[in-house]
Amino acid sequence: MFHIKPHENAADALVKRQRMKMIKMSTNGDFIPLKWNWAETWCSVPGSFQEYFQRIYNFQVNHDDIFISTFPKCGTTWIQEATWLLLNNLDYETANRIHLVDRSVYMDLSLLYDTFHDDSITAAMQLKSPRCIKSHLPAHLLPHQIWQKRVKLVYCARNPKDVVLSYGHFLRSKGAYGGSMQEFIDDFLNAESAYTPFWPHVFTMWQMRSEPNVFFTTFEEMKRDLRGVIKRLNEFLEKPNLSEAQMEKLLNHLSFENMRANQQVNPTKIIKNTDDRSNVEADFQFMRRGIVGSYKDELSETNQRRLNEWSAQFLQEFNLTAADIFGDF
Ligand code: PPS
Repeated sequence: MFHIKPHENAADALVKRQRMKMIKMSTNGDFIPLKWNWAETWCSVPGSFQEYFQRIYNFQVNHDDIFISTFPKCGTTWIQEATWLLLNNLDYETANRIHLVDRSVYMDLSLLYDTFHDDSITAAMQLKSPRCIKSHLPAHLLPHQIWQKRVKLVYCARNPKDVVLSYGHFLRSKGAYGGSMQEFIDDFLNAESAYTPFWPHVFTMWQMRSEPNVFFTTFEEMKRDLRGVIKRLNEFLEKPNLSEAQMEKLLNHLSFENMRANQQVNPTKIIKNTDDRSNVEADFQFMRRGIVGSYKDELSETNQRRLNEWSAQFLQEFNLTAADIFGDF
């Protein structure tokens, strides 16, 4: 059962800067183990989502599928490459030949960009088994069979002060957002940008972090202890232990510098070639800084305070702080 409502704020200015009209969607969250008010957890998605939603929600899930689920800009590509390689027995030959976007399809891509002519849901369906499928949708909008069949789901979260910057820079420099960074921050906090609200997305999955089919990590944990995350992920995927040499090679492959230089992982060129080129800035970079704490020198004190208060307002009801989820950042 799913529900749709128009965006409360359909003001022309918002539609103009977002370059699309948004709607809000929710479902009853059937089969999700966490008790939560799913039906009232409205997620902002582009209006075109209506056309695709039934196909995503009713997507035929296989028992050996792996879903990579994240809020945008939380380290998706990083954990995706790690997952794909572990799942495929460290097949670097294929990884260095075929781009990650084709090895691990982003299933909800078609609903974001009219310019994307291929159907991303069909592309996800046609992946070679075991399929490694990426989505930015929150728990209750994902294919419901994930919860029904309890297939493996890898979730990576990131602190919202770095996320809002990474997301804003990304959309603005690829020409997908026409407003200023300040306007983007406002849209993010008001849950008016795609896939928001941020906190229910992250917090519901954090609450399910001990479910046997859920692997939860954070960008901050990957920066602090990538080796530990890889070890835990490998166990979650039920793969044989890695030798020291295999681990070293993988850690090296996954470093920011190497992923940034790797044309089969970094989608900068693809985005420059497939999106409306006239809108993409010449110096657009998908892999920007790759650090924890970019907010410290990029976000004004006022905006930092606003984000802190906004996070506290959501989390204090559960007696939590952001540091309980991300560690110090
Ligand atoms: S997307 O478009 O939502 O799938 O983007 P996503 O991959 O989630 O996030 C992009 C940010 O992740 C950073 N990144 C990395 N950081 C450190 N190490 C590695 N290997 C790495 N790979 C990607 C990338 O630089 C983006 O963050 P910012 O802060 O913008 O640099």
